[in-house]
Amino acid sequence: MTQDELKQQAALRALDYVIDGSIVGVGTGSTANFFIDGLAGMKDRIVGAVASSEVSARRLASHGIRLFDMNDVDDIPVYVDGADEINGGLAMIKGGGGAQTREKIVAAVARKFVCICDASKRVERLGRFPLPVEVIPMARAQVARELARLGGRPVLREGFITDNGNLILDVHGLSITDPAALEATIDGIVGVVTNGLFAKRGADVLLLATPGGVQTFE
Ligand code: ABF
Repeated sequence: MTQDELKQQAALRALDYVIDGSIVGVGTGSTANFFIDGLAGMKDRIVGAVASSEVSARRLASHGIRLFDMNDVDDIPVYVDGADEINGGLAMIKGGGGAQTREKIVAAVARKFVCICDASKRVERLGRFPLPVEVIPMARAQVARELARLGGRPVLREGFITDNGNLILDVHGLSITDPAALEATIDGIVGVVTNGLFAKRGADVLLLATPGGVQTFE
């Protein structure tokens, strides 16, 4: 099976978690896109969706799925999204697509975070994937210095502006022994909007697509 076929397997399994009559939280990325396309087939059973990015919002709208503003919604039973890395404790690195801030917002509201991944995303220890950090433009250089003090090698994601008008530093070479602690430390750096560690609020369910089928971890 190709990686895309594996991603689609995981995404379609996530449809089983969608609650009839609910507003669904929807992630960003190629795996999430397979979920969005699958959700289109059951759009009459849901009220609509809250999107974690403009690109996901456009894809949902293209299927005729009603979009809701996060500020108008106080209950999201399920949030479905991919990840760049996920460990055994269901902590993740996300943000390869640059959407981690809105992803984190919708995930914070959701009652259940269902992560959909192909097997390549499963790691023993987070950090091989460079950690995305969204920063306020005027603070970029100072945040980069602070991240270097933490042992990382921050690289500006050239030519990329987030949906929120900010920049992203991709931090290479971090030794992530305590994901939740590092998430809090980085969030405490003045000028940081969010970082791509989802450890304080990790996934509740992982649907991991392997050549032998989709494995469920909770
Ligand atoms: C998104 O899923 C991002 O946080 C992450 O970068 C992406 C993974 O991308 P893909 O599903 O395309 O592998 O939520």
